[in-house]
Amino acid sequence: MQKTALITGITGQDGAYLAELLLQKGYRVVGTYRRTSGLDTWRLRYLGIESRVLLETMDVEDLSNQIRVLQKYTPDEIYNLAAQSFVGVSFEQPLLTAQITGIGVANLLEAVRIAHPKARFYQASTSELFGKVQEVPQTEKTPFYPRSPYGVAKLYGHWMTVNYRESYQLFACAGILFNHESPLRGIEFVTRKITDAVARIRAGKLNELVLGNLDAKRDWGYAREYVYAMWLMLQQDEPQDFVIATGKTHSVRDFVELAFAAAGISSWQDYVKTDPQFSRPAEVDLLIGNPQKAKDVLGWESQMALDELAALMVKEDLRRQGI
Ligand code: NDP
Ligand code: GDR
Repeated sequence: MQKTALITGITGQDGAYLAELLLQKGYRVVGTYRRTSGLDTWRLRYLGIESRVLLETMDVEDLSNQIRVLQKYTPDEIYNLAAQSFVGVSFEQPLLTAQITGIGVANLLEAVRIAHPKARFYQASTSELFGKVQEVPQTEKTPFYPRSPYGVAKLYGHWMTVNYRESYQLFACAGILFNHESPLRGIEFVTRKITDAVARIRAGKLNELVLGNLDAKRDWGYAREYVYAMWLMLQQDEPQDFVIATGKTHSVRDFVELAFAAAGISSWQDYVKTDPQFSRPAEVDLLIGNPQKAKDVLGWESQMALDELAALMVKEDLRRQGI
């Protein structure tokens, strides 16, 4: 029988790739989005799947809305990807971030518990939970110490997921995913900001790129591989939480160098400036995950190296510039 999956945050990077994967696997895919004056489905169009996804309005802040949608579709699997996901903005909008990224998870878990407790539930947890370095590399057992309103809101969502699993026997999993990027990454995140600027510089439309902290280190992987790990988590016999990462770390400066090199520009220092306006009140200095449990239990391993990822993103941004 055909399975149904419900994806919140279908208009985001991961929502689009996950929808693509689940369609390939024969699922009926219901993608939910928040109502705005104009729905933007450019990522679904980019992947050529817009007409194959059932789109439904659902706001993570509205429990009654969620109960109705669950009753209507009775999905086998629910992937909760919706969030105010930009760390920088969370310092400017801490309360909105708490409502969407934190309480939003509780709303959806309540909706599942009340309306459809048989559904399998995936929560998009994050390496931002680790925040201030307590242990290197970070595993499922590393203590959390979030460093932003976003990280704190995600911590609440993470523990609510664990709590509903333990309290109500929901099949609920949290994937602690480290940064993952792609040509579909939002332009405000550092990798895409860099590859987009590199392409504009190459096209002669821009002459400088202004960034914040170049020393921050991240464990960057490829988004298309990471959504596969989400799916694998919901196919296991028991619900568990997993770190999903490459196990390698690089600085923002390293990524800048790779991206400029991918466009054939060797002198990146001629173009890059820094400005404290792009720094954060509290920074996460070093993230590096240990994906051993994912390898052992899920058989999942990251494949794409960072230079390949930077080249892929630059290539696509050059294409967008007509190069
Ligand atoms: P995006 O920012 O690209 O997508 C977030 C999605 O959430 C968008 O579809 C957005 O809709 C939606 N959304 C925002 N607010 C609401 C709301 N009030 N009600 C309903 N939907 C809403 O994020 P990614 O795809 O990169 O990430 C997916 C999830 O994984 C997020 O929860 C993120 O925090 C988490 N995560 C991401 C990582 C990464 O490296 N990409 C790493 C670890 C975790 P709209 O288009 O209308 O803004
Ligand atoms: P992050 O991603 O905060 O790790 O959260 P982001 O790409 O925004 O920042 C990564 C690092 O780069 C530094 N940086 C800059 N960042 C941005 N956005 N813009 C700049 O100009 C800039 N200059 C330097 C940042 O300070 C930071 O150290 C992402 C999101 O997808 C979250 O939703 C997700 O949970 C985590 O990854 C894992």
